[in-house]
Amino acid sequence: MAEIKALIFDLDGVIVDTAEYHYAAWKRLADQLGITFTKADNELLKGVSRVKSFDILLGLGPVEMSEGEKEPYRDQKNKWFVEYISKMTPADILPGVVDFIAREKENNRKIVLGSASKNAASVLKNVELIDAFDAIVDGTHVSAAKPDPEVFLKGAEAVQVAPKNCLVFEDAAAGVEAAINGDMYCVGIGAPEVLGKAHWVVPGIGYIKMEEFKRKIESL
Ligand code: B16
Ligand code: MG
Repeated sequence: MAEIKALIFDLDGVIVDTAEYHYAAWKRLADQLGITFTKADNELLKGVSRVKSFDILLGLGPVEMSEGEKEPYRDQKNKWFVEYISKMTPADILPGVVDFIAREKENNRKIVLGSASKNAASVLKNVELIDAFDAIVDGTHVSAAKPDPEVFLKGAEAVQVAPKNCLVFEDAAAGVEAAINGDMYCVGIGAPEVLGKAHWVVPGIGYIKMEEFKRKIESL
């Protein structure tokens, strides 16, 4: 296998669990619009852009809206989301993440963020992890959504590492596909039934040992 020189992390579901804040904000909007929106529905929005998320939400109910009418609603959702994430602290970082990143920095691997969120930098600042990253590529830098590999390819380019030397950590099926489409290695964080295309699937970053990952790849 090629040497791993850069680690590219998705944000929501990998470093922090902002999905619950996205859910609370979308739910507030759905209630206002008279659309039934459940936690199960929220799964459809993971890793998906804000614009696409609102279209999915509208698809769940009887509300018709022209393109021009949508923006104020998306803005309102984002205002609520920003309010929720402003209360995040380092205690919101998922188990094992801080130690894993510190260890891999010592191993001279570049640490990169590859997220669909336009709020990624704010979240990383609030949980005091922003300085750990050598490069941040988020929803403000890309035009094509996952499973397009743009976000990860830009991340690799930012730290001048070839895609084949990158390992992506992703919790969404579209994100795993994006990594594979970008010719990168990928560890899925979550359920093997959903993330089956990844080279290895674990329940959380805390479970990863790079030696084990290498053995896994070599056995494929
Ligand atoms: P925003 P990720 C994604 O983050 C979330 O999983 C997804 O639910 C959200 O709609 C998207 O970011 C956009 O977020 O509204 O903050 O721009 O998993 O790619 O880190
Ligand atoms: Mg995610």
